[in-house]
Amino acid sequence: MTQIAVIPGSFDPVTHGHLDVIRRAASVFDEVHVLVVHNPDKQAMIPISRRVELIESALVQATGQRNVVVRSWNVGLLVDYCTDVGARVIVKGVRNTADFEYEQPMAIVNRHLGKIETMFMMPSPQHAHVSSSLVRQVASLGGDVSPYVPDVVREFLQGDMRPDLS
Ligand code: COD
Repeated sequence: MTQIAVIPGSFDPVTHGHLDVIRRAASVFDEVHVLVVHNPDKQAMIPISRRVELIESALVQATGQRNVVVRSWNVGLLVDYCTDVGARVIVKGVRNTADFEYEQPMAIVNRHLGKIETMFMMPSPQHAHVSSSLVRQVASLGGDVSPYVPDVVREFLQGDMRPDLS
């Protein structure tokens, strides 16, 4: 039986930290679905369709992994997506205790709602401080984001099509 994992997130934008977790999950599971989800607690910067494209390009640049697909989901519960595609596991990266406290209740609710288990992965130390919000802030102030994001994202944030970061 194909073991499928779903990695959900805002990915606004995708960072080296996200890619690190995706790479690790792809080496453990047969198939990984990176799922771009709107987080109602956050003010989005990049349109969801563009976030999907940036992740796809970054994966080609960074890993070339063929068992990873990128999708978006805005029509219901995360566990509904998991059930639809036959995934039994959600993978989340946990950087610190704040991440753990945010993720723990969701993991329990997702198990109740859809019998979906959540597995947590520790980031590589060099990426443990990286977040999309940090990238947005550095970019908005004209700083160099290249240590934190793949080239496609850096180019997007610096290019003519860049979103309003103010
Ligand atoms: N290293 C490792 N992991 C990282 C790093 C890093 N540097 N940066 C981020 N991560 C992890 C985060 O901890 C998170 O697990 C994931 O990557 C995504 O992070 P973000 O910031 O892109 O995305 P979030 O946190 O805004 O995404 C939140 C979700 C939308 C995934 C969440 O709200 C969710 O699961 N929603 C599902 C809606 C639902 O069904 N709700 C009902 C049941 S709870």
